[in-house]
Amino acid sequence: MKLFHGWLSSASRRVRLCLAEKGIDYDSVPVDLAAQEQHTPAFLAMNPNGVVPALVLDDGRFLHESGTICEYLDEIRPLPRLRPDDPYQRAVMRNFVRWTDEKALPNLLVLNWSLALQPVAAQWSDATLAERLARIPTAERRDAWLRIARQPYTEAEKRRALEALLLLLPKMEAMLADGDWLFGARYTLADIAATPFIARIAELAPAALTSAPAVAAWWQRAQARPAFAQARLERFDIALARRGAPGAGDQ
Ligand SMILES: N[C@@H](CCC(=O)N[C@@H](CS)C(=O)NCC(=O)O)C(=O)O
Repeated sequence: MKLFHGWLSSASRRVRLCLAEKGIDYDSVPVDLAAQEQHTPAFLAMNPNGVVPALVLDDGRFLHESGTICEYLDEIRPLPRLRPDDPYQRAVMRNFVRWTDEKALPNLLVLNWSLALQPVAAQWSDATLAERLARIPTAERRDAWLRIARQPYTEAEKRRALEALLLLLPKMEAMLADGDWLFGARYTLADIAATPFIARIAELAPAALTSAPAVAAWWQRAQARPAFAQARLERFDIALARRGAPGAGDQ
């Protein structure tokens, strides 16, 4: 398999975590998000939404959406099992993953893009910007790129985004009442889905994490898994500095 991904992208990190948990070898193809490689015709053929990750299967077919990719991987490589056995619990797990997609990711976007993409996009001329916006397939991301290039998120917007992201903590705190992982004794795709967000919360608001003791303990366990090191969830600031940001690219 071949994974097109961003090193700092939360959705990509999920898939790297899942591939590592499954022990699946793959070719890694980093996509430069600041250079908008995700909007090229070749990439759009793999993922019409123009976002990372995209997985190319051994038979040449493509798959996008991190949650869907992880479920697919759990089906084709059943061990170790990464979903609850009970269908109801599996459905609840999917709703949790969907919640992170809909509520956590858009808020993290505001924070991460301000750091990684805004310094680059602000430099583009009006003509370059217009040409780049025209290649973006969804109105939602066209708006986000326009914002980041010409009307950076305000401090108040960033504060609100962080507050909204932190709503993940009480949600997970309640789920962890029943065991070490979000769905009890088994590590699942829910834990994988949450990991990139908690990694960023640990960097952006460490005090908030400390005041959610069950999540803080979960975070220690999550980082101790061998797959965590293999998936390379590097600290955002260190990764940006090392790559000579601005321009390092990923969300
Ligand atoms: N729901 C999608 C979200 C993917 C997504 O938003 N990817 C971001 C990085 S985390 C991206 O490619 N951003 C670049 C862009 O929007 O141009 C998934 O889970 O795969």
